Amino acid sequence: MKEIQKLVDEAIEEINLAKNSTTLNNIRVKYLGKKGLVTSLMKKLKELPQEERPKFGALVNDAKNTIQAKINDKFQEISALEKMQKYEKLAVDISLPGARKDIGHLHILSQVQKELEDIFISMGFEVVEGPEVEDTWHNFDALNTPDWHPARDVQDSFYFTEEKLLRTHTSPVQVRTMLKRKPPLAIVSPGRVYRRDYDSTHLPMFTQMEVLYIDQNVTIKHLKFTLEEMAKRIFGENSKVRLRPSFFPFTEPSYEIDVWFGDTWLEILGAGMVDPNVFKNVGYDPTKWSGFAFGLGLERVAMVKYGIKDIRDFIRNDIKFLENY
Ligand code: FA5
Repeated sequence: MKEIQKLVDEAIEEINLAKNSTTLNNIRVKYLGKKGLVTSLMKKLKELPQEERPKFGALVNDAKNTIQAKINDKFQEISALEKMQKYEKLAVDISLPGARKDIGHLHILSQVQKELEDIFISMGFEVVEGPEVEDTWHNFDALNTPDWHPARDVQDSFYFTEEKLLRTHTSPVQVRTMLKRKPPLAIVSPGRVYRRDYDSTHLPMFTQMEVLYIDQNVTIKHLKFTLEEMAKRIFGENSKVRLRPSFFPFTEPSYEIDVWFGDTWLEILGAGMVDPNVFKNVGYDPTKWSGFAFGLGLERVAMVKYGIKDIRDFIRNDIKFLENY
């Protein structure tokens, strides 16, 4: 009897000390398994005199039940603990800083384009688009640009066929819009244009934004106000802008607009009052309708705004340059 009690005490002590379910299972095997200490006590039954056997058997059974119950209790305790530990491991510490991912941002040119679009939208203009592959009629003829004009030369433009080329400016969108709609009109049209140019202020592929306003009794005052308002908003109140007489076949009179660029003037756009011949070409009555138009070089605008000296930086895709804007 004493031996049995001793065994039970030992088992309970071991169970109390068990820290995980593996240890607990080993204890179970050690005492209650097929070859376990308690189980083997049963085998001693045969060695005992007949009359002691039932009592002994009952004691061994009690011992077995006590140990089993103790193991069960401990198992409950341990598995609850283990579950908690597992969840603690899985838990996310929301006080830790997140893993930062570098995300890109809009290219400087797209930013300038958006900014200009917003300025014109706020003045009541609408954004429209036109094709980059144009025909000579929309790109030149309709814009009163005669055969002899240098822009029509293959030296200056990219032709697919004699009549198809990469548009040399966004002005053909004026023509397309006027043909499609009825005046009054107030539109802007940004997009890529192409020329055989390449130096620190000229790219073979660059971006323009066409601005066209048509109504009755439109004068140079409207053009000047719009230009000044745009310049103020994009370059700041103190920007210096210069209107210089110039020539375009599709405007009369015509101007070129320069902005002060640190130590010199930089031409950013061509402008003028829509030539009556253009109105005739799209079927508008030039005695009734008048308007102004201009075409901005967006790279040039960005150069002035951010002090960029070489226009080729826009297309070099140098991340160090692009990250600055
Ligand atoms: C034109 O393209 C006219 N279509 C503008 C216009 C529209 C005049 C409506 C009147 C009415 P010009 O060739 O000057 O004009 O070009 C306009 C602007 O585009 C220039 O002021 C300049 O800012 C920019 N630009 C011209 N060529 C290049 C080039 N190769 N690279 C970058 N920007 C250029």
